[in-house]
This record gives sequence, structure tokens and C-alpha cells, in this order.
Amino acid sequence: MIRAFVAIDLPGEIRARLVLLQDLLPLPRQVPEENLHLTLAFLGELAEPLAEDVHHALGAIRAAPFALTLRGAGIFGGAEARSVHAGVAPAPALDHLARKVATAAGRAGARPAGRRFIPHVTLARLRPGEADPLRLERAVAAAQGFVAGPFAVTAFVLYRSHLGADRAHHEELARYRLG
Ligand code: 3AM
Repeated sequence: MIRAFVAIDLPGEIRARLVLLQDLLPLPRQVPEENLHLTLAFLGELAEPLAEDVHHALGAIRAAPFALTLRGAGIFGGAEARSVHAGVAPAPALDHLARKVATAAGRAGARPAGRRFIPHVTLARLRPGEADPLRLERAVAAAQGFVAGPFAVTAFVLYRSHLGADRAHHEELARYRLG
């Protein structure tokens, strides 16, 4: 089985900016720089023939390149913070692409996670009770001025996620060019 997700990988200079943001926040651990990405769809565990079908469906997507800006920061999980992320400035082209990816993967037979698409780049995942909520909220509020980009999105990627003891390894399976 292949644990798969579709994401936009980020240019090196944008990742470097995100690392600076991580360092400004009180995070018990950080998503490693090489794993920073913007998820379009989480596909879960796919049998290999299904992964192949999904690959072909993703390859048939036609969309133009677009510009993206990362902006601000946020927390998922409310009072019990689960993760901390950088935000994304509104980008209809990104929403369209995420929809096309979910539709293509769904038609191919995958079951993309049905959560509402809230574009973000995860900076850290937290274990229950690990974060000092007030300190974290203050730091995230102070980071609202964070901006990185705009940068050009010219491709998206099908990744295989290998879960490690304390960090995941993301293997690029295929890259699909826009335009
Ligand atoms: O881009 P982020 O970090 O938000 O949290 C996982 C990560 O998202 C998410 O898929 C991305 C690549 O691993 N993910 C993992 N399990 C998930 C699930 N069961 C999930 N998303 C939805 N449902």
C-alpha cells in the first residue's frame, strides 16, 4: 500500500523564510525544512494499481501556472492545539487546482479526505497538552505580518509518505507541470 498525498512543493527561498518563522514560534518540534509543503489532497493508503490510476488521472489535469503568497500564521485544533501553520493569501487558482485534484483522484477510485480545503503549510504538529496555549497564541498573533512570496506555482506533486519513528519521509512519485 502507498500512503499518498498531492501537494505543491515550495521553492527553497520560501522554505528558508518558513524556517525563520518556525524559529520565531514556541514549537516543541518543527516540520523539517525538506518536508514543508502545501497539501492539495490527502489520499490515504492506495493499493498499487489504484495509485497508478490516480497518477494517470492527475496527469490529465489541465491548469495554468499561478502566483501564490504565504501570509500570516494560524493554529488548528482550537483550545487543544494540534498543529501550527503558515497561512496562504486568497488564491482562486489554488482552490480550483485542489478541486480538480480531488475530483480526478475521486474519479480514479481514491477517496480523498473530505475535509474542507483550508490552504496552509504545516510548521509543527503538537501532541496533546504539549503546547503552552497562551504563549503559542500570542506568538502566532505576533506573526500575522509574515509574508513570503509571491512565487510561481508551475507544478504539483504526488508524494508517498513513509512514516518514520519521529519524522515522515516524503518520496516524490510523480510531478505534473501546469500550463
Ligand atoms: O499538509 P498537512 O501537514 O496539513 O496532516 C497530513 C499532511 O497535511 C495530512 O496529509 C498531509 C500529508 O501527510 N493527513 C494525514 N492523515 C490525514 C487524514 N487521515 C491527513 N489529512 C486528512 N486525513
